Amino acid sequence: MEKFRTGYVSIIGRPNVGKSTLLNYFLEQKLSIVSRKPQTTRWNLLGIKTTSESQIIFIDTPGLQKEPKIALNQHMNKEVSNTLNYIDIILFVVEASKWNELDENVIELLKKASDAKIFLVLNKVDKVSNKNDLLTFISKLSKEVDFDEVIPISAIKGTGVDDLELAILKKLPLGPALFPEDQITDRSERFFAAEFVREKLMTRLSDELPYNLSITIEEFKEKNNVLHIHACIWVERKGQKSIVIGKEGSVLKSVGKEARKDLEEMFDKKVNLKTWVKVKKKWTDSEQALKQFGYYD
Ligand SMILES: Nc1nc2c(ncn2[C@@H]2O[C@H](COP(=O)(O)OP(=O)(O)OP(=O)(O)O)[C@@H](O)[C@H]2O)c(=O)[nH]1
Ligand SMILES: [Mg+2]
Repeated sequence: MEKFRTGYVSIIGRPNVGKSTLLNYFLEQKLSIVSRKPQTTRWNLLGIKTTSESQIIFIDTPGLQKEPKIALNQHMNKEVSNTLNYIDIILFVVEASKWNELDENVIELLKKASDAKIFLVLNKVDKVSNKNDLLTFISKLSKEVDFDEVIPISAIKGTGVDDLELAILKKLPLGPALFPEDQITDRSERFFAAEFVREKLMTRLSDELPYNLSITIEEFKEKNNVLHIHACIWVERKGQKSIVIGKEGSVLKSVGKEARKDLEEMFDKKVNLKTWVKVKKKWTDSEQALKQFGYYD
């Protein structure tokens, strides 16, 4: 027991590099929502992995943005920096061979986390055809920061993720578990209900609209072994409302069906999901609305 290791491991990087995909792979279940569009994750999310020898407390974070102008995006960046005070290891996730100025922005933030160990995680190696490109890329980045480890992975296929976990375990501090062994997250069932609905909408809707959506759960009740969930989808304009509803309700219907499937799998129960859409003008830039939607829990 005195050899038990416990620590916080924060997954940090610019939007869309695969942070949430990696968290889900570590935990062997879908916890964090994933989409092809950047800025999918909006809140920090704990994913706790406990074995007989260790407890790794992963934190999936929103993609770090550059000088965000509106309140929602400022909140997302704050979420990332909040983790820097107490983490043991940072997984700095980048897309292999695809560096851009937003990654530079993340490096600036990493410099503030002087106590944490920093691993460079090169994700999406399945997309790199020339391995020499990867080596050139690694040597370029290693000049910028003194990384404790450099590990290429594919979060989607799982390549290299076991090696990454072993490297984490080696550097994790000794100490007792901080969470009960059967706890896998810090978030409520309501949180996941809202997130899974948002994921389906993000996938289904094109262009800018996904960024103007927020979900609140108005009811979450179990009756006769069925979970009854009422989800309200908030948009910023009337025109957006009709897009989210779709022709004769077609978009809402398919989003509801897909979200229900994921929720039934997560809760292992039948789910009756009802959705509707409401307008709240400019909520993405209103501190008051963000509070109402749970952004400052
Ligand atoms: N080819 C490939 N695609 C990947 C890999 N990992 C993630 N993706 C894809 O990259 C996209 C973004 O993945 P996410 O996990 O949502 O990325 P994220 O970094 O959490 O994004 P934000 O929450 O927006 O910051 C999705 O389409 C994933 O399927 C990988 O190893 N290989
Ligand atoms: Mg994410």
